[in-house]
Amino acid sequence: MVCGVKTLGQFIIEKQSDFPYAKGELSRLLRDIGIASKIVNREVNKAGLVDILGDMGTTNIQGEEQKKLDVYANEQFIAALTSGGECCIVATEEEDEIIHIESPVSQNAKYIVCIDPLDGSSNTDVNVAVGTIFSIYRRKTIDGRAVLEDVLQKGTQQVAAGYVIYGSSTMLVYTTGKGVNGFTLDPSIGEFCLSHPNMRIPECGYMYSVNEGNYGHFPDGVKKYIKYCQVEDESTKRPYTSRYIGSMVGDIHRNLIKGGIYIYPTTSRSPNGKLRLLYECNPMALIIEQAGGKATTGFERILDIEPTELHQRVPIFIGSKKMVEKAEEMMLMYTEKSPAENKVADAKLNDLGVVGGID
Ligand code: P6P
Repeated sequence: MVCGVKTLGQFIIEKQSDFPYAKGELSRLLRDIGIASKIVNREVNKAGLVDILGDMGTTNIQGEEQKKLDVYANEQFIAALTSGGECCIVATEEEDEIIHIESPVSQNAKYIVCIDPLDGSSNTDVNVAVGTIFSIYRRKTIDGRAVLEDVLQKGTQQVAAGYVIYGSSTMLVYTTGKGVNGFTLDPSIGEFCLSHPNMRIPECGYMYSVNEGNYGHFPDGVKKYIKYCQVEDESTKRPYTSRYIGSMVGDIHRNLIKGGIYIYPTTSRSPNGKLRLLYECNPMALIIEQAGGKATTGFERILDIEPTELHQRVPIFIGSKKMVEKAEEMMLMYTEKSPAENKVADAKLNDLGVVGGID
């Protein structure tokens, strides 16, 4: 214990006994990610002071402008995972294809890391919280060079998942399938220290996070859920508060602590949703489920989706269990219904106290 607190390193070793088959590899992998996070944190914190803001003048496979800071973050995580020797493939938002880690120390590496090195990076220029999201799998193939099949695994197969939030403080939150624990970086000793043991998301919250600018392009079920959130009803503490900061890690971290729901549904511009399954939705879904919450596409559990493509996008409804269930109820009521069926659904919704039409 460093000055009375438990560091991430000590915690990981203490929990190593949770993994009979792991001989410390997963522990070292989590350590490598922690180290890279501290290096990225240093640059994020001084981004305004050095020429690391702004655009690289390049775009990633998503067609998104690459910020200097997310390219830097991508390089740091790949370097840390390469030198750590436990990772054989990195799938990152910033690279079109999977990256094979081939170094003398990675010959017997068993782990796959899917990562969004700096989610919400467009916020770095305006000092809003950004984050790193990571997901860890064991490779499925036994020997030889790992392949794409080792990466395209369902979210239920993750051995660990986590995020780092670079906000008013820097926190690393992760799960290995046995609960969720949060560590706050103490800059004075350069260590992530256990600050939020056994995190649980409130079963019901009073905040909803969605980009209402896309309202006109939302499915009817989402429109109805937003209206439900806005109705005056003391017994359910509605209207809820709308909070959306344009950074998934920031919105979901707040909802994990205070309760709430984050929704990125299909829209006309993003017919499959915007968020990526492998390195955004799956890791956040595992964390939130482990904390007692729920994560679905509005119809299907995120973790059960069989991935088909590396940068596959899915719609996501994630957060407090009862809030996600209410949103799912609306999605079922209003999906592909005829006007007549919608009238029946409207009548039901009125019984639920949601008045007023969709638009
Ligand atoms: P929009 C950031 O680009 C991100 O991937 C998430 O972190 C964030 O919640 C969302 O996209 C914001 O997207 O379309 O609302 O600006």
